[in-house]
Amino acid sequence: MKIKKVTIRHLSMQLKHPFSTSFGTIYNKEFLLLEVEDEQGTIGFGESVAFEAPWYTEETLKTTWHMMEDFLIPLILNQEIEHPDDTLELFKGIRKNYMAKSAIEGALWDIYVQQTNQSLAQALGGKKEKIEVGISLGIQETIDKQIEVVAKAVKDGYKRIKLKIKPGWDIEMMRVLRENFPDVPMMADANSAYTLADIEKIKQLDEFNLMMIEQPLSSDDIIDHAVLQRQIKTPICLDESIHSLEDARKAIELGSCGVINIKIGRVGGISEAKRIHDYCEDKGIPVWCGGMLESGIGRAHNIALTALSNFVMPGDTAGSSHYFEQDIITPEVIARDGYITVPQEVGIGYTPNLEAINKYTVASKTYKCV
Ligand code: OSB
Ligand code: MG
Repeated sequence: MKIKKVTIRHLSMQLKHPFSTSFGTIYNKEFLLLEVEDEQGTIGFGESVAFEAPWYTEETLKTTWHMMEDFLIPLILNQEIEHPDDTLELFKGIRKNYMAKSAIEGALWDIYVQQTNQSLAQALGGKKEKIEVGISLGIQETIDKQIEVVAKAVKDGYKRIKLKIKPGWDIEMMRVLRENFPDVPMMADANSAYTLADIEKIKQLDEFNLMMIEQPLSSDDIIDHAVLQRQIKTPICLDESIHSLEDARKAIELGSCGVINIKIGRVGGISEAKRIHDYCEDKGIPVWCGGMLESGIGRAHNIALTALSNFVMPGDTAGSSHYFEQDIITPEVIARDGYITVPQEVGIGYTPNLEAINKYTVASKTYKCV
């Protein structure tokens, strides 16, 4: 494929439920949507999962726009690209900036699968017909409210419940939740809210029979996580610390985790996500697909990726209606009894809804070959 035109749109979609983590609360999903067109007129969409503020990783909506406009888009315009797997190599002169790179790579995958007449899942080698889904619930104002939202998620059939924790909202909260839901598969995500100085407290989480504890320590650490993992029974799952296959290899060799959360945007794209998946499968490390409150475009990519065999734990890819009044794809993503059916049609399996996209767009800019 030869890319002729790229449009970046900034979309603002109100979240049905404000999402609170150890770092603060998100009310609106603000993100960049990419529309990429090649010389044959095939159009692919990609989503940048960077938020407005750099609380999760260092990238933001504006840094990803800057990286795409000034560095990445010039590298792909008019460039003959054989296969989306080649994108990271094309971008190798640019350090990090995984979410910016991933947004472009996702759109190239979309074009590639349309032109080769296959579904995205099929192109990746994903064989599952349906995937198991969990849900990530933000921190609530009271424990009663937390019980209420968990009860609804359990009733909706989600296969695993993830609770956000932070100092002061951890042991007591988990104890009450476990008492209320003794048999529900549950896990906790700290988004780096602790340090090794909190080790005695983290050890107490062992009594709640959690599937895993996600990213308890610093976002760029794998050393302290290895120390912690040796002292707790509950498997550690790394999220923020893993940006590449190399990061995954080092963390696994050090014993820093027992599980890895794979997010396409955090690792620079679908190709690298698949490489990490394959490596973990080989090493006997289970993986699952994380979420970034994606719109339907990013969600469709997550679903296709999750069709791969070593995604053996439910991911954070809940249905569209959990997040938004209206999603930007048709049909919307539907989770039924804790499963999402993997689309088998050519492409990403969902059609971008241009009317909805326009409705949510607050800014846009188009880049063409000169
Ligand atoms: O740490 O997994 C996380 C959302 C935004 C940023 C980071 C995280 C999350 C979630 C929500 O946990 C996952 C989702 O529902 O998309
Ligand atoms: Mg996380």
